[in-house]
Amino acid sequence: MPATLSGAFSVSYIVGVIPIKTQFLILLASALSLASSANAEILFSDKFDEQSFSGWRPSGNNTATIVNSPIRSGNYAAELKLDRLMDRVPWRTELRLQRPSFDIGKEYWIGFSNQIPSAGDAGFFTMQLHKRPDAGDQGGRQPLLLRANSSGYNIHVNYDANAMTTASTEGRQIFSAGSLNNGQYTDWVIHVDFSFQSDGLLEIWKNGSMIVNYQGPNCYNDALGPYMKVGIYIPGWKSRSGATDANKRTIYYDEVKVGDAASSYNEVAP
Ligand SMILES: [Ca+2]
Ligand SMILES: [Ca+2]
Repeated sequence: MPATLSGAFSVSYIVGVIPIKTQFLILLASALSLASSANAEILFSDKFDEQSFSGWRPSGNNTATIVNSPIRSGNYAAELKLDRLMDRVPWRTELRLQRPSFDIGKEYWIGFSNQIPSAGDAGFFTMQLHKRPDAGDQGGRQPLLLRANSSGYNIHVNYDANAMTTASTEGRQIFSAGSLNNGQYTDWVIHVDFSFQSDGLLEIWKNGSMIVNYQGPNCYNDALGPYMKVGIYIPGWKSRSGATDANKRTIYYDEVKVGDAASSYNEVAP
């Protein structure tokens, strides 16, 4: 992306000063840099320093805000809150990444950082790779879920090689992922090669340490691959019944990046 932007800038800058043949060569070089950037690419990057949610679509409450504290980098980060008593949707304040959606059979690098401010702010899903089921598929799970419990993070991997999924055909792996580090940002890097068969790969690093190294199925047998969501999702809060003032959650995000197979740990790491 930076190569494309600087190429376009140099062309407009030199017009009228440089001979036509040289301008053509610069245009050609610019076109070649466009072509090479298609091979190895960060597909998405948002450090929230543009103070915009333009690459995202709200899911549930449309209440995400840009804040200047706490931040992981730059000057701003994203704050998402859920209030079971007061919010329009008592169970979900999430942001869905609009592009890219993932393709099954392809490999991706995903990085982000999140912070859960206090010990009470637990018991929710903080990141999902959400399936796009075929017509007729049943079953309520998602290929990858990062769950924050009061005891720490868990990573759920759900999958099914059957084309028509039912609740009884799904498989599941759960990995412990350590402390919530309340009040501090936690950095995540996910390397995934999506497959619903034994050749799937999932590697996850937390604050630079590998915590998941799993080979096996990691998604569903669907025509379309998963997409990414971040935020607060608590299926058990679909009813407001029994809600108290303690039923509030807050989380912060910064440094979200998605790369393709040619990307790397270093390119997406927060
Ligand atoms: Ca930032
Ligand atoms: Ca299916």
